[in-house]
Amino acid sequence: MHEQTRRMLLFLILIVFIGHSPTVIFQGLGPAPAAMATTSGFQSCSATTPVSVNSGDNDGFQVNPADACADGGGFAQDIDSGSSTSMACGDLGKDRQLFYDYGLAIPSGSAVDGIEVRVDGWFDGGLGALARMCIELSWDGGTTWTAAKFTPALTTVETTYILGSPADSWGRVWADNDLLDLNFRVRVTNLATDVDHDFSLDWASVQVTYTAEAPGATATLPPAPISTATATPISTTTATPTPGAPHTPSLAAIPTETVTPSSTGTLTTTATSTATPTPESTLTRKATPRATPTRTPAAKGLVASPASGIDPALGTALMVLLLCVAALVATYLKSEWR
Ligand SMILES: [Ca+2]
Ligand SMILES: [Ca+2]
Ligand SMILES: [Ca+2]
Repeated sequence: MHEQTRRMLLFLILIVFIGHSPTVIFQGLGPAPAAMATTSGFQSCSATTPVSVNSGDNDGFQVNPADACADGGGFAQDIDSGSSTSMACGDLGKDRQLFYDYGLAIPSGSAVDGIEVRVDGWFDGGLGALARMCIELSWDGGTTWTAAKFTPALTTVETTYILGSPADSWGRVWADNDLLDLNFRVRVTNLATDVDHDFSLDWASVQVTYTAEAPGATATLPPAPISTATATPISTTTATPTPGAPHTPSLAAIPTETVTPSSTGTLTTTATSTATPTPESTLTRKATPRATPTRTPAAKGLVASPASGIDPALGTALMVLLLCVAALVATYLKSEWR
């Protein structure tokens, strides 16, 4: 009677554990949350200044430069731009202007996927006239610059040009800090084949596409509970196939295994004598010592892996084995209670 109650308890514990173990295993198997790209939307600058050295007339957009920090509401102008007829972005005879303080702060550790610069610009035109704007970016307050990107030939009506793309990082890997107001700069240079052209700029804005750092995959599972949970079933299952005989060894092995934590030696003898009508006592003795050495390394190896990710095939195999063991135990106990 007392014996039966104890077995009933063990059986219930086993059922509860098996009911819980899929969660433990498949939590470990679950893929890390996918990182999603985020876009900042086109942002306006809050500050602008002309480049006043080695830059044509050295006054950039000398008329209403701050109007280029908003879409609509007035526009910046560079009248009779430049002192050379070169179309090279780095030419010293070209007027250029810096735009900055875009407020592009992104989460620490994010990867910058792409940067887009939008310029709404036009020029005064003229017979055979050719004009473009070229854009460069700086990540260190204007000391170093990316390679330039050029607009198509400007027309005499306001046109929106987007340089770069959500997947174009302008030839470099950006750190999140590179986008801080302290560091990030946009430089617009006006190029024309004549020195008497007027450039107009309604908006110079920037959009960043970035991927935030994925939340740590290790954070989901506390290590201690997993080790205790997975250790028990694995040892039971590894013990089962070893003896080679179809059913009896596993049935005998399970009570011996599970009894150990609750009480000392009493049950081991009873289980051996009651459980087996045939010469199973030998098999039981073989199973018990073998289970101990296999258990420790197998359990440790498998416990360590969930953090780094269990092989999905192994997880499935474990589940199947657990279910088989549960069925066997149920059958065994049922026959015991009769
Ligand atoms: Ca100028
Ligand atoms: Ca506009
Ligand atoms: Ca404007």
